[in-house]
Amino acid sequence: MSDPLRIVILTLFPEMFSGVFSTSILGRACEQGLLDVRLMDIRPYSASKHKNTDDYPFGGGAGMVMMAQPVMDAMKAAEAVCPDARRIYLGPRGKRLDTALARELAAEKELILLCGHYEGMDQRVLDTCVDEEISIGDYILTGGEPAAMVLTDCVSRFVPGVLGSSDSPEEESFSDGLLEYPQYTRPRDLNGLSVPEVLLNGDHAKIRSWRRKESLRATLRFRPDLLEKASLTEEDRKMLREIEKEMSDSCSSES
Ligand code: 4G0
Repeated sequence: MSDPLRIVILTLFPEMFSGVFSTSILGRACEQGLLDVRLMDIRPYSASKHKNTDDYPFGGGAGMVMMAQPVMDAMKAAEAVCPDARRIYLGPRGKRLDTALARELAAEKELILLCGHYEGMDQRVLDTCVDEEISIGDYILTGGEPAAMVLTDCVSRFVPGVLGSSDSPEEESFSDGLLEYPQYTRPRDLNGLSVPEVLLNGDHAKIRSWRRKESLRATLRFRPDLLEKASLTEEDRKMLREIEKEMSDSCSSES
């Protein structure tokens, strides 16, 4: 079997991750040896008597800055475990995480994720100990830990075997640039709420076509911007014209 994707997470708050990598799909991936997530607490690497990890900013101003020394020494220890890792800092200035980047990271052997806190990190850490900064979206968090969890979760789905064999990341939202079609399970009748008839008849060609059309409908309704980048077939375009007609019909029939 192939080596697991090894992810070392450098953090001042390793306890924030408890449960995340031991539960559900990620927990199973770790048990199966597909994923090897290691948490490294930065604080023990502080050389100061009181194990400080933050200090006042030179030049003054509000807040604290994460000190270079503990982070640099923790990074050295992480590099001893992961000599070939891409070293990633989670921060709002970074390249935005998306499906393409997640797939690319899943193909690596090793990743080191550095979580920042306070108002910032000593710039010399970023200049010398980090290969790239990645952001999970345009908002600020109190620390990089939730971003590291999001990145680890998102990347793990592209590690072969993490999703069961019947569950392919390629079939889900954004993989082909469209949103997902509606799904239903038992019961067929939920206090008068029914399931679309086409899903109950076992005509798989019809079901495939219905699902494609509903994916297109959901994308047009909720994320029309995605349609511009999606690779659409002539059949897709025909379905979109039908949907647009259905939308204008249902609108004009309103009395
Ligand atoms: C670096 C990641 C890290 C700089 C981390 C804050 C949002 C994200 C942090 C700051 C994070 C994200 C400048 C406040 C820690 N917030 N969008 N918080 N500044 O991925």
